[in-house]
Amino acid sequence: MITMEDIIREGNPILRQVAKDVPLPASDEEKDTLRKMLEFLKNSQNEEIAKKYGLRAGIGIAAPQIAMSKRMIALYLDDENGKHYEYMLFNPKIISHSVENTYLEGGEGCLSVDRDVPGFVPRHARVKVKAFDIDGHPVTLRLKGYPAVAIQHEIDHLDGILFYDHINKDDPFKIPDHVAEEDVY
Ligand code: SB7
Ligand code: NI
Repeated sequence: MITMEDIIREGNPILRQVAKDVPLPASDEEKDTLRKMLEFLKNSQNEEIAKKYGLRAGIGIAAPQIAMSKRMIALYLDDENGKHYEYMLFNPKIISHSVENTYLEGGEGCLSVDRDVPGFVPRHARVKVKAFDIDGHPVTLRLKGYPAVAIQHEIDHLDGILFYDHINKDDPFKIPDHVAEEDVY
């Protein structure tokens, strides 16, 4: 299983690399890693298991965070209405997004960042993402709100970007442009 010891931290240059596309069909090893990434998220949100193994709760994880510079992400979260989202994706790509932006009032955190970095992280309010599922089938996702923010955080990891890169240096809590009231979470 994946534990916190497998998660690399800021300062490791792998987190700043642009990850490589996974040639499809993915290998059994790549698929196995992707399944383990989702399992890590589930474990990290299970109080008992998280405590036992010292896991920090995560709603998403990208392969570069376990030192594998390949375009693979997993997500495991509930949105503000309690709807559950669970994905294992190869080669996710944002193909279109809203003009409107959003941000989480509480800011963002990262399993690869062992400190609090306060500030608003501007994100697209809605995104359309094309990717391939674990079986290599193409999928198109239309996401808004919390899941949209989460997938943008993960796709950023594939491009060597960390959440705090987006925070306004001079004014971390400046409200991003083009944010509608209903898009703040
Ligand atoms: C807050 C946290 C995350 C995404 C969006 C808002 C993910 C935290 C876990 N990760 O470090 C995943 O890359
Ligand atoms: Ni992260």
